[in-house]
Amino acid sequence: MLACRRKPVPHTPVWFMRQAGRSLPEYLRVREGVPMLESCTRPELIVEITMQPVRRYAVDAAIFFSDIMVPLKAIGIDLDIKPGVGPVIADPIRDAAGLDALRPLVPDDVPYVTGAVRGLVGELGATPLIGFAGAPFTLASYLIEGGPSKNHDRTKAMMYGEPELWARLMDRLADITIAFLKVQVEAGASAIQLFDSWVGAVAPEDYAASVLPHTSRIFAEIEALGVPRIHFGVGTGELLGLMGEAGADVVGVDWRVPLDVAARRVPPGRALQGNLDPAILFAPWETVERRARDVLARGRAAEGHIFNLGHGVQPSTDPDVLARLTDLVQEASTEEAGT
Ligand code: 1CP
Repeated sequence: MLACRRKPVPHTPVWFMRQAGRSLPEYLRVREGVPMLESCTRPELIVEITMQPVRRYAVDAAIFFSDIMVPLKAIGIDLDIKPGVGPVIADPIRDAAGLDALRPLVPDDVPYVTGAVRGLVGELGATPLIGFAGAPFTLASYLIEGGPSKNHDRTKAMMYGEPELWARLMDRLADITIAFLKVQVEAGASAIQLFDSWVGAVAPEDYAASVLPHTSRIFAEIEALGVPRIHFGVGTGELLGLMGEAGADVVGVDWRVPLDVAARRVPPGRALQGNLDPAILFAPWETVERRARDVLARGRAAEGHIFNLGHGVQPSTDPDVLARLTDLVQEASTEEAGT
């Protein structure tokens, strides 16, 4: 929390995107026979899965176990998360009539989120819980394409060719995202992260015209809740300045842009989060250590730094490497703070 606010910290805080999940044998055990989306609606399972990496790694934050598609499922969109594929939408939204499927989200749609956040806050004690949601562009991509997409062609076709329909879709998604984040913060989450994972597909001018107004509205509405806001996307090197203007306190950076360079791209008054390449965890430990120390050193150029990977933990990652990395970051940055 201190790092988000760009205040002095005893050590550089560290957590990992997708720290819960398939890289952990204890996750695979509790998920056995339980479909992904169902696991996101069972508070006791959400609490257990969220706690698993906290117990194993002593990370400085927990991230709520859910998925960016959960609020859409909760308002009645017919979708599934297919193993090895990702989210799949039965009736993709491609015209004005399709927008009717997107009604506003109310807290009663997601009682399991409220229940699980409350349970977690009790169990976590001093460790902060990060709530999260998908940002409108990334959600729109799944809804329009009907599933995971490499180039987001139909999504961009609507953005370029039907700007009014696009704006109405983005508006509705922003409302749902705001409501979903509020539920988590009001139940006790101490920070939020807005994932715009696929927005790196958009050029800066289009981002400014067709995406930024909607993400800015989300951050503005969450501001009143008083919790730090983190904003992350993949392949967003050219967008970091604009993403920094959207209103988040922390800008997440993928592994493609060194943090000292990223620090010059975001406006003043922002902390950075990132950005070790998740694939480095497959290299020998000496390489992991050298690259992690480099991330820490470059992170000192930022006004605040939260250590993370540049994207989510890969399922085949060895949990012992993440444990060692957590210790390294906490110890190495303690030494630095003392010098
Ligand atoms: O059965 C399984 O275990 C399915 C794998 C899985 C998991 C563990 C999916 C399907 N979602 C999740 C959980 C999840 N999703 C978390 C958990 C908390 C943690 O970080 O520990 C989070 C934060 C998400 C968010 C999410 N879902 C994002 C944004 C983050 C990112 O990685 O960029 C996105 C894009 C999704 C969609 C999604 N859900 C699942 C998959 C495999 C995908 C990506 C599919 C694609 O490539 O488009």
